[in-house]
Amino acid sequence: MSTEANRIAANKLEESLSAYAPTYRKLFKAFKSYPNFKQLWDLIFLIGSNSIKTGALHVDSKPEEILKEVLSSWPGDLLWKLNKEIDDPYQRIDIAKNICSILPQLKSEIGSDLPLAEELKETGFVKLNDLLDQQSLNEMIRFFRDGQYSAQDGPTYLHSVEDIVAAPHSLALATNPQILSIVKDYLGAPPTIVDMSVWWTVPTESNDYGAHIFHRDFDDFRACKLFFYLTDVETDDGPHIFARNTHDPTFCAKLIAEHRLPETQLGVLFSKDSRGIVWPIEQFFSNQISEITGKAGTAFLEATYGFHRGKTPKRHMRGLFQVLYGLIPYPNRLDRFQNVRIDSLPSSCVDTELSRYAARLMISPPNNDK
Ligand SMILES: O=C(O)CCC(=O)C(=O)O
Repeated sequence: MSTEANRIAANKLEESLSAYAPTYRKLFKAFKSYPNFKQLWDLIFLIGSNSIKTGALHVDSKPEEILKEVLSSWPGDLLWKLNKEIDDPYQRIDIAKNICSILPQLKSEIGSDLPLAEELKETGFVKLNDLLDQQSLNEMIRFFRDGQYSAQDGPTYLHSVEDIVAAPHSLALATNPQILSIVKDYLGAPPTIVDMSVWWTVPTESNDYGAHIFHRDFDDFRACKLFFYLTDVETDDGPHIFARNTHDPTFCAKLIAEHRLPETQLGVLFSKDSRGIVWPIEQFFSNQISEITGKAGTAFLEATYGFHRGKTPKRHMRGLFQVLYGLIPYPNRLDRFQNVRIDSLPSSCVDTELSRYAARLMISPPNNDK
C-alpha cells in the first residue's frame, strides 16, 4: 500500500476502533486506577493503526478480530504484566468480569454441568471420573514413558508442547466436553487452552523446589488447570496438594477475622505468588488442605490461584499431565504454541464450536486465527 493509502486506511480503522470504544472502555474500566491505563488505551489505537500495514487487520475487521490482534500485540504484553502485578483479589475479580463481558458467548453442546462448576467455584477444586478408558490411558502413558524429555526444572523432567499435542488422547482430554462445560461455567467465558504440560517428578531428598512450596499461580485474571496423573500416586509418590477455598478472598477474610488477625493480613495472604510470605499456611489452612492421591488416570480441575504445591516424591516418580485454561491468549502463550500446527481437531475429539475455540491457538492457519 502507498503511504497515502496507508494513512487513509489507518484513519478509517481508527474510526472503526472508536466505534468499538465502549467495548474497550468496559474492558479497561477496571484498570482505571492503575497508572498504565492511559498508556494501554493509547497503545490499542496505535496497534490498530499499525496492524493495517502488516495486513493483520482490515478497516472492516470484526470487533473480535480487532480484539484478538490487539491482545496478541503490545497491549497483550501489558495486560500480562498487569495480571502479574495486580495483587488485590477483588480488583482481579472485577477485571475478570470485564474481560468475560467482551469475550464471545459460545454454548456448551452438552449444557452446563452446574453442580461440578459450582463446586469448582466454591472450593476451587473438583474431582473428575472416568475420563479415559484403560486402553487409551495405557497408550498415553506409553507415549510419554517412551518419549524424550526436552527440559529439566529441579526434580521435574518436561516434555515439549509439540509432543504433548501429538500424544494419543491428549487433545481429546483437553477438549473433553464435560471439562470444557465446567471450565466455561467457572471462568464465565469460553475457555482458551493457553498451555499444556507433561512432567515427571523424580524422588529427591530436597524440598526446596519452587513448585513444592505453597504458592498461587497468576496465569490470568481467572484461570484453572486440569491435572491428570500418569502414574499411581500415594502419599510418598509426590501427590499434588491443594488448600480448598483459598482462591476466594471472602473465605480468607472470614478466616482472618475468626483468627482475630488484622484485616490488612488479607493483602499479605494475596501478595504476588505468595511464595515469599512468612505465613504458616500449613497450620492456618489445616482444615482446607488435602493431598490428592489416586491411580493413574486420576483427574481434577483446580483454581490454581488458590494455594497449592506438589509434595516431593520419596518413593516413585510421578507423571503429571496438565492443561491450563484461561481467558486471554497472551503473547507468551501464543509463543508456546507457535510450532504446533494442526489442521483440525483429531477424530478422537468431540468437534464443537467450543472445542475449536478452546484449541484455536494450535489450529492452522498460523498467525491468522489467534
Ligand atoms: O507438581 C505439582 O503438583 C505442583 C504443580 C504446580 O505447582 C502448578 O502446576 O502450578
